[in-house]
Amino acid sequence: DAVDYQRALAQCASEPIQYAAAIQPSGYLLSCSAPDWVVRHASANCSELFGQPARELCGLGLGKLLDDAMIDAVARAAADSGVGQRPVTACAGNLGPRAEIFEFAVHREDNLVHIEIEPQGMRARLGANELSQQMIARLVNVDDDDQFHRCVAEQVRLVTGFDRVMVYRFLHDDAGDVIAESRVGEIDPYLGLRFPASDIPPQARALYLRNRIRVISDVDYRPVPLVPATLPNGRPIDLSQHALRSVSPVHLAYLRNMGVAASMSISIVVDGRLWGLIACHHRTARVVPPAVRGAADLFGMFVSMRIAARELQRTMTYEDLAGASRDHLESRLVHARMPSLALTTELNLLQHAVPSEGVAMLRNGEWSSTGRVPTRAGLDDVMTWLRRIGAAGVVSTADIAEWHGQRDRRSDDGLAGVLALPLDTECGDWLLFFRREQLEDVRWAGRPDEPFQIDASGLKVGPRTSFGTWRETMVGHARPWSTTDLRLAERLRLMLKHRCTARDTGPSIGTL
Ligand code: BLA
Repeated sequence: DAVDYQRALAQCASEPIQYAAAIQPSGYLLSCSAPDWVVRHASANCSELFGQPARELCGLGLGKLLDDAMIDAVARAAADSGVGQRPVTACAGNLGPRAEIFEFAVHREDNLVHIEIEPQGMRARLGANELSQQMIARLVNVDDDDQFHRCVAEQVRLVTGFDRVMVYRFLHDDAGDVIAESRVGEIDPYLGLRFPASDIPPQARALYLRNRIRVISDVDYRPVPLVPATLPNGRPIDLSQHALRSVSPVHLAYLRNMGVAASMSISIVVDGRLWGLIACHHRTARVVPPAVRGAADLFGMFVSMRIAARELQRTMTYEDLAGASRDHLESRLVHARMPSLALTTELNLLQHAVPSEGVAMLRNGEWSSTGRVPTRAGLDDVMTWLRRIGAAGVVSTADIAEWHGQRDRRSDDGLAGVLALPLDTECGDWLLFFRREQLEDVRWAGRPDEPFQIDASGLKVGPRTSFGTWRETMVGHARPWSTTDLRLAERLRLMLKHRCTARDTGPSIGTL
């Protein structure tokens, strides 16, 4: 029920994923103090590279493990990397009993210099810059948004070789849709499916804003513990920016349930917000060499910037149109003898100043309206809702259940969204903008009413086991009011306050 549901969500949100105290076995970690370059922590598997147990590596000078050229490169990279920043690739060099080539990624955190050491990878003949240049070059001339997203998925699949690459976009409620996909023929398409918000808990979304790329090479890996696992003050080591960070067991189970053996995801960040992810799946284990990861990271930044530019362009056009109606309305009011009365005949301009399907105005207990508005009973419902929530400024909802008298009632006049703007709170005068109900045929990946499972003890939350398509027709919702809509409403409110109240109450100067 609802309480269990909330408790389960809280449990998912409370897992401290950046303090995993372990890494994935596709690489090694040495963490040193600086400037003395003494090893303070090592991943347990470092014994494979250096022939001594990790415990014995701690306390050694780094010079005992790496040659001078490597240490110089690491020191330079550490100087370039600020605290809390992504790893900087330092250099490659031969290490270990077979003198293989490894790559070093370096960053600072917790007063330590962290050196992640990974095999360079056989197939990485091109460096990160060349690879990302190729990927970006194939996108610059793609103008259409849908085609752009498709090309993004194709380019990432081409360069990484994952079986399925998706562009996954978050919705206003943190659920998300697969809006583009490139995949091998033999696996199920995910294109068009919706996933619930609980699949990616809030602390993970917050981390993915700061750390833009994640790879899980093999969901069946055995985590490699760090030695020692905690800092001298007893606190866990912050692995937020470690490429090798061991990931949440809940999420590993999720991927296994999906039939996925390896995954990668790249953040798409727009306007400081996680807009979406480029999500990649593979049916077998798959290592992504550092150069390919670097290319994917750069590519993700390009994709983010291009999407941000598009969104800004669209918002500006939308605001310009609405602003033109607001300006038009303002000039009418300036020239009217009684601006507040004139408002009644200018409702159509109001409707375009906050793009909506209809406007109703309540002044001195009288309703006037234009476009599509609810029946009188519906308008009364809105006023009851405003009183109930104690609305004093602009408020809005896209969910009919919030304002309609009877819960679960389908909209009888086809309207679901309302934005309310106070004209005069003392007199109870309001402007109400309406948006129609949008019936949406949603295809969920798994039952949306069972987004996870709780084990027999009732204590442990796990991922759902079935991702089979589940259809649902969403009723009672309008297109959500955006922050742009709210901004437009607020600007309209200020203009009306300035143009109507001031002159109506004082002696009318404009009547001469
Ligand atoms: C992480 N969940 C993630 C990640 C994705 C998803 C992409 C990021 C890690 C990665 O790159 O693999 C979910 N994967 C998806 C979705 C699609 C996809 C939506 O391919 C759609 C195409 N997960 C649950 C439940 C919990 C949970 C019930 O289902 C909590 C109890 C948790 N998911 C969870 C956690 C992480 C995660 C904790 C973070 C993993 C980590 O970074 O350590």
